[in-house]
Parts: sequence; structure tokens; C-alpha cells
Amino acid sequence: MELYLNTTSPYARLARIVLLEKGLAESVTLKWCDPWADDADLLKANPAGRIPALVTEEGTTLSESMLIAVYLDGVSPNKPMIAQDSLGEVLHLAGLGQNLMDAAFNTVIARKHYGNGIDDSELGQRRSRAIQRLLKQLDGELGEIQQTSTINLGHIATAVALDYLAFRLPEANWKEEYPELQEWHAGVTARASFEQTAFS
Ligand SMILES: N[C@@H](CCC(=O)N[C@@H](CS)C(=O)NCC(=O)O)C(=O)O
Repeated sequence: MELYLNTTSPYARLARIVLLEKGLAESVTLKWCDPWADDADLLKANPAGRIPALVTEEGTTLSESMLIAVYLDGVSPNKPMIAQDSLGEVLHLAGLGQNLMDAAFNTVIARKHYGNGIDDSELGQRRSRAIQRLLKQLDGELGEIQQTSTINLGHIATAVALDYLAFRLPEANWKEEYPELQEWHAGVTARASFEQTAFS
């Protein structure tokens, strides 16, 4: 398999963490690329020009981080990331994590293209409020949880999104505002799969 990625994409990191957690890292060649520079191989694999993109052993290309995660979870029965007996719970948390990722990523990209003043636009304000609400909700749901030794897609999406927020939008100050969520996050990101894929 081949995975198109870079070192700063939260979506690509999610896919890579799932690969590592599923023990599939050896089966994949990492194709480092710049999606913003219209990388020719990436465009051939994914006409949307976005990462992550996964080319399977059969030569089929998959896009969208969550769909890639579903595929990887199905390819190897080891350590299910989307266990059927907690399907709703896992997908609920994965959705919150992905929404936080989207709100943070869209803020960063809008700033990159239009300058920081875009934060004051109606859309910028909506994204900012979404980030605040999502943090509050995640703190309520995860803040009191004792970290277990198991991990699922919901944990991965949420921990990657929180890490991305600290990486790109440190002024959100979520670790200071939500110390219990920070503790949960520290437990998850101490895993080898997170350490090996740290944003850089
Ligand atoms: N919903 C997609 C988002 C993917 C995405 O936006 N990737 C960014 C990098 S973080 C990208 O490749 N952007 C290039 C572009 O939009 O042209 C997913 O979950 O995979």
C-alpha cells in the first residue's frame, strides 16, 4: 500500500496512527508530498489533490481520512479501532474529533490565504464558537475518564484534533482551560503511534 501524506496534516496523521495501531506500518510506503503544490503523483491518485490518500494492494485509491481508517480497520482484524459492540460511542467521539479538526484546520487555512483578519468574519466567528463548544463538550465527556490501555478511532480523532489545536492555534489555550481534558490527552498522546507521528 501507499499513503500520501505530509507532516502537518491532522487528517493524514489520523490515517498514519491507525496504520501503526493496526500493525500495518510495514505494509505501507509513505509518500511524502506537498498537497498545496499540486504534486503530480498525488493528483493522479486523488483528483481532489488532498491528503491523506491511500493506494491499496489492489491499486484502488481511497481518500478521506475516516474512510481510510474504516478500510484499514477492516483489512486487519487486530485491535479493532471501530468495535461493533461500541459502534455508536466510537463514531460519536470520532465525529466530535473530526469536527474539531475541521474547525481548527479551516481557521488555519483561511488565515493563510486571507490573513488573520479573516477570524473576524462571520465564518471565522462561527468556527471559533464551534471550537469553544466542542472543547467544552469533549471536556465533559472525557475529562473524568481514567485512560484505559485500549484505543479506538474516536480517541484517535479527538486526540489528533486537540494536538493540532495546540500546534497551530496555541492561543486557544485549551490545556490551561481544561486541565482534565489535558490529562486525558496526555495519556493518549504518550502512545508510540502518537510520538512517532508528532506534528513538525
Ligand atoms: N475531509 C478530508 C480533509 C483532507 C484535507 O483537507 N487535507 C488537506 C491537508 S490537511 C489538503 O490536502 N489540502 C489541500 C487542498 O485542499 O487542496 C479528510 O478527512 O481526509
